[in-house]
Amino acid sequence: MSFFSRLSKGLSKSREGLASMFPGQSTEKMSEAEWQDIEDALIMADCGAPLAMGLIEKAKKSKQPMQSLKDAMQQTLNIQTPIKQAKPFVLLVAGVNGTGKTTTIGKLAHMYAAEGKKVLVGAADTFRAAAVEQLAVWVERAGADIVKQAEGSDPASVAFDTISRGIAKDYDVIIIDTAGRVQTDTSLMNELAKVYRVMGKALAGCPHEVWHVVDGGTGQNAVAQVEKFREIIYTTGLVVTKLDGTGKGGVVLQLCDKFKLPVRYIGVGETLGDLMPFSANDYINSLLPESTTSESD
Ligand SMILES: Nc1nc2c(ncn2[C@@H]2O[C@H](COP(=O)(O)OP(=O)(O)OP(=O)(O)O)[C@@H](O)[C@H]2O)c(=O)[nH]1
Ligand SMILES: [Mg+2]
Repeated sequence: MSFFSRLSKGLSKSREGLASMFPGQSTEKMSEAEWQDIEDALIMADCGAPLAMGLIEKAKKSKQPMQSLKDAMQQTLNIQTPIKQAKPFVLLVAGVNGTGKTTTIGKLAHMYAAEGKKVLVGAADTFRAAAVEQLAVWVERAGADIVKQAEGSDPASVAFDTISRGIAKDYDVIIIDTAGRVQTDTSLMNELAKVYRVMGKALAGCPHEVWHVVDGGTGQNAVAQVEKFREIIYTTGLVVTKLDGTGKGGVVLQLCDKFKLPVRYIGVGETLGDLMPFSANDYINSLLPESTTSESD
């Protein structure tokens, strides 16, 4: 199955729900109740009420409601911030428990290695020995290298070591894995702030990118997560995972609208290849039904 069809399959519940609500694409007059149903469907898909209302307001004014809804979504998702280039390129990955950080790092390591880059991953989730082992398995599959310390050691120290080694051994890409943490846990958030700070001491100006991994099925709480992490580690981009498994996925729109952070990649499965660069177009076409009239895109 292609990436797109997997994403598309994941989001099919939202799409089918919405398809049955649009009576047609063009000039048909839709009743207030019908608009309300569509707005509800967007809210059910986790777009968030204020954004859903805003999108519907725009669509209502148009003679081609479906296309206009797609255009409004495109505008929301169109955040053009290129990924910083550096050598070594240093990336910090964070997020709450179980969102898919370690899996995403495995996929990223694989992707960069396949581009011919030398990739080093730092196991700064030192909470559980199992976390380091899990990362080591991914890193080996990806054809990358790992820096680890004993269970319970200071994550900031692992990050520092990884960057130092990465510089000394001429790596192209350095990725730091961190333990999952709930954004309301102050001591764990302080620990993460320290990782971030210490990385800048190992190499001025890094981490070059900070990606917050969000589970696409999380819903409203994702907003609180991104808000808090951003204050601590200056998030530069999002990775939204498990879009193959959620029937919702509208949280992507909500996060882009609220934080103006680019979605760097999305996760659509559990294997090495199941990572795709985010495409607003593919995403929208997975979420909304095909237009039945010809469109100029
Ligand atoms: N279906 C699906 N499952 C995923 C995806 N990404 C991760 N997972 C699964 O989510 C679960 C948690 O993934 P991890 O990578 O361990 O998550 P984590 O954020 O590192 O977890 P902690 O380190 O414990 O906070 C695993 O079972 C993964 O296989 C995805 O894109 N799609
Ligand atoms: Mg992990």
